[in-house]
Amino acid sequence: MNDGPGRVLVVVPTYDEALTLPGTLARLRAAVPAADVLVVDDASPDGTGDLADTVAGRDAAVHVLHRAGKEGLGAAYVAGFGWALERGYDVVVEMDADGSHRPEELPRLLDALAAAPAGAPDGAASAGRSGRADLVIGSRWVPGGEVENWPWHREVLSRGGNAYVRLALGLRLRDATAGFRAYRADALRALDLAAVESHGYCFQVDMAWRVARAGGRVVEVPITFVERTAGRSKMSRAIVAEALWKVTVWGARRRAEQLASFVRRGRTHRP
Ligand SMILES: Nc1nc2c(ncn2[C@@H]2O[C@H](COP(=O)(O)OP(=O)(O)OP(=O)(O)O)[C@@H](O)[C@H]2O)c(=O)[nH]1
Ligand SMILES: [Mg+2]
Repeated sequence: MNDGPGRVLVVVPTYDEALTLPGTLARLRAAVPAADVLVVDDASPDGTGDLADTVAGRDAAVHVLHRAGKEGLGAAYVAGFGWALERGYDVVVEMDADGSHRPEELPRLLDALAAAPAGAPDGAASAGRSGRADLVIGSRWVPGGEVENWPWHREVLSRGGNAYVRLALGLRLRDATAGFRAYRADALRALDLAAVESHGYCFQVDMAWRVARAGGRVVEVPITFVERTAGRSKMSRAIVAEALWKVTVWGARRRAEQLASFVRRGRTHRP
């Protein structure tokens, strides 16, 4: 049964996206008119924040959170999540401003969150106890998912990174680094968001890992990811290095915890 998603807030972090934000917002408002939008801008030097204010002045469903300076994607999202939870939204969506995430595909993500599937859909990963999804990830790497106009090295990096995440964390997801996703607000409320320190791609892994460890159900639905056609990517070596380093540390910690629990069980069972 599908009860509908409830009140939805789409959080769109921006840093220097003046070329892409207006088009993305227009498409988003047309595709999901019932959803509110929060642009979280880190004082973009190109005036994206002012542009967002102009749109918000004309459209009561669009809001803007201005932050003092560039602190990374993770910090912007954590601030946006806090804003959403304080205002009682039921669903919180993550979406890039650069056109890579197609707003027209958002209804499918919301449907997957609202549905109570008997089992995980094809290619889906589920980690959790309840039948309902707590987090729906728009995935490039499940059957039916696609990437348009990516150079081969980006695909290798993304697929390789995801394989490493599966190996290190045992997280059964094809695309844990994907940033087009919908969270049930209660699933976010159950987490200690103030403890999230990840900045770049590993923020996405961090959040999926936290939801799964809290017993939440994570589901992937296929999307078509489109390489940005304007503006500049904020992806950097530092962001890749942060992801590699953090996933390795989390993986080592997980192994240590598994070992400790194995030793404890051994002691308990000894006559
Ligand atoms: N508020 C805020 N937004 C950011 C920051 N870094 C990136 N963003 C936004 O996050 C979204 C994703 O950033 P992108 O530069 O597209 O990075 P990406 O999608 O990981 O990399 P590409 O695939 O190369 O585009 C975009 O809407 C950016 O404007 C930041 O430090 N603060
Ligand atoms: Mg992008």
